[in-house]
Amino acid sequence: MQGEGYYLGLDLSTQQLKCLAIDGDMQIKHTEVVDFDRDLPHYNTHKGVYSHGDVVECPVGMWLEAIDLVFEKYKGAGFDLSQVKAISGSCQQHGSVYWKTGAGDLLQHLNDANGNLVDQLYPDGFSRKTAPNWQDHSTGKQCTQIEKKAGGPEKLAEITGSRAHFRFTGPQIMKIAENEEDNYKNTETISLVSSFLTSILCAKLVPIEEADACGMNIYDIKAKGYDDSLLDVISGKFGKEDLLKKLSGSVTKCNSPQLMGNIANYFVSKYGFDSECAIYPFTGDNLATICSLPLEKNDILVSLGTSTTILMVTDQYHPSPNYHLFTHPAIANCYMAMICYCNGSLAREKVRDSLNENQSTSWTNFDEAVLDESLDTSGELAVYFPLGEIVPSVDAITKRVLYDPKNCEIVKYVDKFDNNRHDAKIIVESQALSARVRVAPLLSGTVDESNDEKSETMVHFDYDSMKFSEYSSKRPNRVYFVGGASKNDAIVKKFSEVLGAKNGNFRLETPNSCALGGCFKALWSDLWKKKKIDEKVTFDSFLNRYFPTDELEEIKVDDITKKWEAYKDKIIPLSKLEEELK
Ligand code: ADP
Ligand code: XUL
Repeated sequence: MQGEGYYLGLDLSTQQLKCLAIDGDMQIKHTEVVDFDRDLPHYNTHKGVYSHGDVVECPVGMWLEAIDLVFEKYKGAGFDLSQVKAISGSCQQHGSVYWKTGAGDLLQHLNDANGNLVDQLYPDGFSRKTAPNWQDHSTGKQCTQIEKKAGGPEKLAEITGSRAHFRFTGPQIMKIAENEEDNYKNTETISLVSSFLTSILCAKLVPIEEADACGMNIYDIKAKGYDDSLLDVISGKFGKEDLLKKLSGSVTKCNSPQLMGNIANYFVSKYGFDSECAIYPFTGDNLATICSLPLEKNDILVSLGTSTTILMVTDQYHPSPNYHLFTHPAIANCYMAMICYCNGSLAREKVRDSLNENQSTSWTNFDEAVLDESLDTSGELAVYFPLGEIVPSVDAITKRVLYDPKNCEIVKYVDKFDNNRHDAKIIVESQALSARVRVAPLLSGTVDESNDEKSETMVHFDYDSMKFSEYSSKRPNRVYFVGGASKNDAIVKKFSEVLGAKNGNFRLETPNSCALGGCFKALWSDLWKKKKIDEKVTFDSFLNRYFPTDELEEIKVDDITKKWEAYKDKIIPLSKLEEELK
């Protein structure tokens, strides 16, 4: 037993607000969900948002109603909220909420006798009724200007962890400053969705949390502060001092648990929370996901959904315009890398279909080919990008090559291999190999240059040119697989062989990962803050010790070292193939 009572994790995502309760043994005790379209139909959202052309946004009032509703559901279910010791959670990333001048006072005077949150705060507390959503793509002009000011995409990624993206908060704020002067002028404070929710629970305006701030294109990750020249370009004629003030001057740091306050009286009197219930900073949903597992540095989470997303804990600050780095939300001196591929499951499905008859969607033929050791794919390589790809950044293309394994030179392009079974094996190999070379610069540890005449050869991927040994000899600590295709043994085994984790490969089902990450952060933060655990017990060591391991299924991979070694021969040919795509 680690803690008494309950710990809540809220997850305000695009389509729903979920609230999960765990006990001190990390067991889930209760869940409630508010589905925006279904439970709050009077906002007329479609999948939680309003879309008009490139503009995608969410009504802030709907979120306020959802907060009351989720706690009403808890109360209605007879759950004793007075036993909740601490709350944290996660929210959709990049979205921004614009609090009107005077909102701080309104928040302070929240009172349950005056009705609910929406009546007391909305719309008077906000200079904009809506919050830009991460699916918005209306800020092309602002992105160009921000990258130009920084000195190019690489430079911006170096400072903020990412190149400019439509959805990132800096370009969104810049668009509002340009197009909605009155709204911008009337704004006292700008929150991310995560700091908005934290502010509501504490009934005071709190600064943006540092890890989530890395999704803004304004925050200098190494210098740990908002970047002066980016503030300048984003604020335009309103000036950088004014914008810095709107951003509360600084962020809430992530290097140790920060108590944001106790839960507001409004929630105490309305729902029966204990007035001592502690609120710890909320973060972004991807950041909370890595907090839902016992991940430490050099551990990788591979999400095999419609697209493939790789989340990784790293202590190497190695930014790239092709992916994102964020400060880690709970481990000091670590970062989270997020690598998003467009072509994941859908590309595999196309190959699967080519092996089946009668429009069968069975994976049996595909899986047999992937695991068929007698199917020789040495000297063969391909990329299958039916959609334009982010990593590497290229238009839609499928290309198959034969290469010479001795000198790694591409010999010729072919329209087909011997048969479609080769495609099944090679698509999984090449997807996994692409991930292996992208995570390599983010892995710490020694580079082994022995026994390989190629180790000094310079190899190029994306924006990097590094020695072959950098790509070939580093191994992750552990790999965790989640998402729809992680059910597939063949895919998961092949990814495991190519990535070559030193300390195991695991699979788990994670329907609640964002909210659960919030629960775990609330539990650890509260025990740490109340000195019930030693302050040397870091978040990762805490989870590694107490995480309920029955949730994890270990994937057995025979001869993993030998198989991982063998795949290094495809690294240089892949680099050459990718060069040809540009
Ligand atoms: P999303 O990312 O949209 O939330 P999921 O995580 O549910 O999606 O993953 C959906 C994908 O999982 C589908 O595109 C499908 O190809 C893939 N998938 C589901 N089951 C299997 C399986 N047994 N083998 C391979 N792929 C699978
Ligand atoms: C991440 C992103 C999405 C949202 C979804 O950069 O835009 O994953 O966080 O909620």
